[in-house]
Amino acid sequence: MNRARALSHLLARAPLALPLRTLGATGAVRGKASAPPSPSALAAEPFLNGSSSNYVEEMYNAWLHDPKSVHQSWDTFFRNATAGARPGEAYTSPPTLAEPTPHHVPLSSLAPALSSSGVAPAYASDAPISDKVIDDHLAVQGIIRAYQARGHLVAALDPLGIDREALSERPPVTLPSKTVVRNYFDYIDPVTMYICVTFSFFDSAVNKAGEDVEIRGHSIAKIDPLGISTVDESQSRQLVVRNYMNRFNESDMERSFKLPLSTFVGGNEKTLPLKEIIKRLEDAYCRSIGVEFMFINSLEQCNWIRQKFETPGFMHMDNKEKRLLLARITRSHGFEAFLARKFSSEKRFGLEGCEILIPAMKQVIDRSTSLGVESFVMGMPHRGRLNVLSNVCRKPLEHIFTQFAGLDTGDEGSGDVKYHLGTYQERLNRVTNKNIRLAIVANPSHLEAVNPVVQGKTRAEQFYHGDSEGNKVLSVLLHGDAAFSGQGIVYETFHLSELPEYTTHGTIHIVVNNQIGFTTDPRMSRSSPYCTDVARVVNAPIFHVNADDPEAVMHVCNVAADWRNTFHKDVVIDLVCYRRNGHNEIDEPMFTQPLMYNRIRKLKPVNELYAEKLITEGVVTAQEAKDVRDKYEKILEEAFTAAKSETRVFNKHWIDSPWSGFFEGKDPLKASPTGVHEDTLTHICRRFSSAPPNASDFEIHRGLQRILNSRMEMVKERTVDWAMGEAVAFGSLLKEGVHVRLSGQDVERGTFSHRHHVLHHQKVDKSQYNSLANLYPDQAPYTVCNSSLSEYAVLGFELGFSMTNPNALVIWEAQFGDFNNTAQCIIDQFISSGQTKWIRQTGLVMLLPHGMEGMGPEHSSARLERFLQMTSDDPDVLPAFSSDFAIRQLSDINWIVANCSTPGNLFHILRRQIALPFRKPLILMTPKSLLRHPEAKSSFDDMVETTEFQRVIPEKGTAANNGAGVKRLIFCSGKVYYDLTAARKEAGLEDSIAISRVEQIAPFPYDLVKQECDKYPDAEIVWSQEENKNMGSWSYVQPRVATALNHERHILYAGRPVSASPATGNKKTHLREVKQLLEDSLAL
Ligand SMILES: Cc1ncc(C[n+]2csc(CCOP(=O)(O)OP(=O)(O)O)c2C)c(N)n1
Ligand SMILES: [Mg+2]
Repeated sequence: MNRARALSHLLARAPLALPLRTLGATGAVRGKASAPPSPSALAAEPFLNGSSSNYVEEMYNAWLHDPKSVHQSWDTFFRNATAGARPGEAYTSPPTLAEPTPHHVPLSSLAPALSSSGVAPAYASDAPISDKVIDDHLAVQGIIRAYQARGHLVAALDPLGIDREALSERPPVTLPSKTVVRNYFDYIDPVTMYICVTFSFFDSAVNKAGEDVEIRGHSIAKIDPLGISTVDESQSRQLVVRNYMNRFNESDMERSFKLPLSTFVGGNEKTLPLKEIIKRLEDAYCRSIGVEFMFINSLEQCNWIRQKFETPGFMHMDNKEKRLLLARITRSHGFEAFLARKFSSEKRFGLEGCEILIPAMKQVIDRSTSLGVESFVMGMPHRGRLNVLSNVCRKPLEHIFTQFAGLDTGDEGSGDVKYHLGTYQERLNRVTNKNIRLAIVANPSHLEAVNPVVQGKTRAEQFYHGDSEGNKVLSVLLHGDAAFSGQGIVYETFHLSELPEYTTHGTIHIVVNNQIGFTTDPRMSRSSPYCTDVARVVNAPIFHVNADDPEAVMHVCNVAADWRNTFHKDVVIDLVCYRRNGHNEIDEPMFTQPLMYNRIRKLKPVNELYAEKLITEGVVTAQEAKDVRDKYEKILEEAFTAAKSETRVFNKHWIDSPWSGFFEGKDPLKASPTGVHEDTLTHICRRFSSAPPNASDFEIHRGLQRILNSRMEMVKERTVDWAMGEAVAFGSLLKEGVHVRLSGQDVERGTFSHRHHVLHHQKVDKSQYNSLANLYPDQAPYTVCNSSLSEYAVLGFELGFSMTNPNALVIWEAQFGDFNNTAQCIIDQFISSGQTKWIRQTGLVMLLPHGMEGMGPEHSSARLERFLQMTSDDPDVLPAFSSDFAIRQLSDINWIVANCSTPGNLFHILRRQIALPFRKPLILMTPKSLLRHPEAKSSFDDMVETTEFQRVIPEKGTAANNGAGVKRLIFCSGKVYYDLTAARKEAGLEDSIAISRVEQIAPFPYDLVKQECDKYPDAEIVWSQEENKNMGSWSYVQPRVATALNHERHILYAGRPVSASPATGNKKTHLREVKQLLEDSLAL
């Protein structure tokens, strides 16, 4: 072949991009072309314009001269072309200069598969890439991704197998006929068989079943122990791979495919036959574990999870671990069986059907402990609680058994039912040989309500231990399936999980998903596919796992602990299980779930299943398995006998947040003074009124500068307004080493723009200054944080925070007081009754903006009446007057309710929270217009060392000097005082009408009220309030004044009439009402 013909022949074989990719990279010698290429060959190769064909010619000449003188790709090309490769197939791309990736596979190694005959041609090792190769690889990648994203839909998660189809009630499904189902893969195991079924063959009934399956969540299990599935396995698999498999035939299963970087199924292999790829994906995603994680936005996190579930052999356990697991399952089962035997008619909300919960929790604890966690704060519902207390926390069995015995209590408190009680235990973790602390927070029946409380408590523990990344303290939350999807507080709590001042750096959630809630099954109780879908909002991975596969459960527990340790983010373990008995032990489940329970009855408990497995594997003998059972049985019997000799139960045994050292050595009825030295007041107020120390670099808003200036004016006048009274209370506590935490919506600025604790640089983002955090070099930290827009979760969180450290002032502020009712459960179930039920104290403060300002029905009332109605003081019993009357009352009551009218009193009542030798919740109505009212100011004189909180502020004007001549004594509370005094002045009644303020409404200041009344013996006594008659303080005050005055004098009402709505929305009506109530109050 002459050169010209040879070249033209070569050019016909060159691929489109050949010369351009190698231009300039070859260093090839340019020479003169000996002959021009043929026009027809050039026309066949569009890339060959004049200059490139010249260039090819140069390459060819150089190659003829010395093959090594041209780039390797040219060399290959010319070799293939001269060997007779067909046009377009002679080219192979040049080797990359980049480092090979872990998954790098030379394309040439995949070439045999390119031959349609299956026989590789002579040049096949350097064969070019065809569209088919690319498409096949893309399809394999699609399959891999499909498994990662949707493998959980077909995982064998449900020990009952009922999640796949609604027992008998769904219409029978028409299966695709054999003729339409391609059976290319009949030789493959049934697990992978499904992939040849195409969606398009499904008739509508099947599609409907598919939808239902999808809607119902984890779809069709591979192995149905009950044989109740009415949908073919292969159909359900379409949910996963969709139509990626359509392009492959039987022989393709043996073809090797390059594994993309997005999978770890290969282990050390870079390529695998398709059949093996699918098998390994099945192992990873479609056995007993269903992993949901592909919605996570972080590639690093997705890869981390893939690695944990795809790496071959990922679930390996050694024999020692297996034996430990069997022992733990045996104890979990044995505990319930023992209680069932001894207390057959008692409710205990047993764990039967999810005995794996105990080993699961223990595994999470073991693994986390080995990673450095020292303290576990846990919240859980009723199901299995006693078992957890005993077998996870190691609460003495005697304490648990005595709860069944109906004994008297030996200490304070009304107690609670046994499956709500909390506990706190310190113990040695035997697996890691480390000391750990375990707390289960007491909770009410209200499912999930404890979640934010646990988070707050956890956060506080982390905060006070300087555990800024959550390495030492971990929260674990347990959930029931129905409650997890049904209760909004779950969502609200999830939204705290990543907020800087609320995060606990990752919570491990465990769902006891027994596929039923009381008598209702998931079809009727949720609209999401899984009960865990709520967790997706925070990108938490979700591990669904068949609770009857103990080793799979252990694996997900390890992964969850590792995840939390690595990423400090929430994670969910969904234990798909069943409930062997009714909702409780005396419920009959067959009334409502007959088919489900017929199947349940046929199931062996997991302890038997696992013992059999280990016996088969030769890990234990039958005798050893029995010995484990007998040993635990003996422990239970001994504790049961010991418990019989107990005569009382003690609530203190169940306290979840002990404050060791706080009560000891204190006079329980002596508070420290709340007044402070004037220098302290001056210093704090000055700092609070100043721009940042680097003021010249820190540009603050001009309006704020004006506020600071006016604050500084007040300091000069030795006065404080509301914001400064609050600030000086906080500042003086911080000085004394008391951490102050103020949390709620927009609290940093304050809803009413009065507080401004955080100054923002007007030009630099995130440049902020907080003067109260910079008062003294050795002060306690000050936390002020805008919260998420949640009341329920944030109030619960702050309650939890307050439970950890009694020497902290923890405050939650509502945007407007009325919003507290969305947190009603926390108020009713925890705050008002927590001490009585669980002997757990809290000094939590609730600041509730309250008052009728003509702003309409929704922003006027914090529902003061409700808080008063829930106080525990008896309206008909006058406590004995004594020198410690006030503090004794505080000690006895469940909470304090106050409505202060001066910043000085606000200062004292906040400080008193810490000065008391015990802790009580404080419900404080706070003002709106008083924040800027010129008269609502206090002098330093009201806050210096000799002063204290005034429960009642008596009349101090001219009427006070004219006791006998006073015709009317008005008691009031809060802002209405200022309206009353103005109206009294205008009416010229200052001599004849006395006005006294009840600042602390509950506990009722009987002594001071009586004292006031005695001062004005002939006066009519009136309670004046701006709230409607059926609201506000009236119904609380009336009987108590009567009791204080021994029913010899009576108190009249002056205020708005009863109403269904807390306030009018009409401004004019509002003003008319105010006028009327003032006239009524002052009418002599
Ligand atoms: C907020 C709330 N609403 C209703 C109930 C009454 N209740 C107690 S248990 C239960 C069913 C809970 O189902 P699930 O969460 O699945 O837990 P399981 O009992 O199945 O373990 C219900 C409705 C409750 N305790 N709390
Ligand atoms: Mg349930």
